[in-house]
Amino acid sequence: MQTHEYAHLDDSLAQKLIDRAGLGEIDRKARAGERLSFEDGVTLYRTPHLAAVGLMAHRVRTAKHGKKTYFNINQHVNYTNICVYSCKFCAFAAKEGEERAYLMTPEIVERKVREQLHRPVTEVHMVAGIHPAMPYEYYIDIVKAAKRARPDIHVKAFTMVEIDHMLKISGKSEDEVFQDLREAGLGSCPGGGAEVLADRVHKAVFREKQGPQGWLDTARKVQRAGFKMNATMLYGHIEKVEERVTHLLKLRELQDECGNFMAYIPLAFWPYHTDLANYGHVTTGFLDQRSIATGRLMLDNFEHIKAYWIMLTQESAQTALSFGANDIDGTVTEEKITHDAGTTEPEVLTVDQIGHLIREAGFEPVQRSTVYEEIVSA
Ligand code: V47
Repeated sequence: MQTHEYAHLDDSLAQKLIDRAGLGEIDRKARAGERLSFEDGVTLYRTPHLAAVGLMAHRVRTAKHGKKTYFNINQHVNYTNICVYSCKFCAFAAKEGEERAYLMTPEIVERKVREQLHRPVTEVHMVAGIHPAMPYEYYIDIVKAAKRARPDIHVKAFTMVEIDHMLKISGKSEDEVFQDLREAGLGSCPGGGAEVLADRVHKAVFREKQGPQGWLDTARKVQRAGFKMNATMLYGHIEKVEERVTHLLKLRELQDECGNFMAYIPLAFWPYHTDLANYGHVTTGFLDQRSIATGRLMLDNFEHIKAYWIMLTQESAQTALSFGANDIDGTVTEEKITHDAGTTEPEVLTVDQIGHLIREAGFEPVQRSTVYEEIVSA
């Protein structure tokens, strides 16, 4: 198979390109392990020399992970689309009584997980809307249901929005809630709900929902309770470059404090059927690659940068492997959030398809568990 030579570009040529783009000092800092500043982040987002930014990120990625590119065999369960909030970027949420509204009972969640028993799935990823009426016990029960169906599965569930909701409705202490979740079988938390950690964006597009400080405070609680989690940024709508960089700095600061973030995942916004549909366009390849590369360079204390193929598209996710990403997410199986917002991607990829994307780009596919242990298949 022909592989992409970019991944193996001669280092002195790369250096020339970076220097001529005027990015030599940022590159020097990144390679010396020095922290990049807010201004450096803005420069990385603004420079027209995307290839140079990509090369810088690629060098950092290569120093950390060589050619290894992680994927997992996972399954998404979006257990309800009924949501009290009306975020403008979301096409998934529905109100009770609407034709498209649905809610999975714990029995349905159990059945969904059982349906995949013939495949070597290691993770179930469960996120959904904030239902107005489901009691605290429901959240505990759906975790138990997934574990009942497949006891060895890693349950990665509940964004900081859902965790905060549970803390509020439980009538229990924070410690008790985390203890209940741990005993039910929660393994870790996904990185959604952060959107853009900027008050202006919060007010304009998701004002009813938990804001930036709330997300960070809940992430701190989750990590102090010993759970690992991911962090996302939903980019490509109304946010400004400065707000993106501030978002990255806030994540970096919390990682210094707690250290339990596994991966940073920039999420490309899909506008169809949302209140921002008139905003007009899907994200460009240029912005997708820049978001991956800038994340890799700014977040020096994050091990993993994930190119989530469903939102990036397979094409962009594959290219992102040469722009700093070392993870491509997984097989997924059934996904509703991006599909309701108009993605043209399939709902599932096979391990062979994922392997092909990674190998063709010049990298080595490595199956991982949710918490990045390498899995050697039998
Ligand atoms: O929080 C909502 C985003 C997130 C749209 O942790 C949209 O491994 C694009 O967080 N266009 C949920 N994005 C998904 C998520 C995630 C996905 C994959 C892996 C992991 C992980 C986490 O999806 C939401 C929101 O930020 N979202 N609507 C939309 N129209």
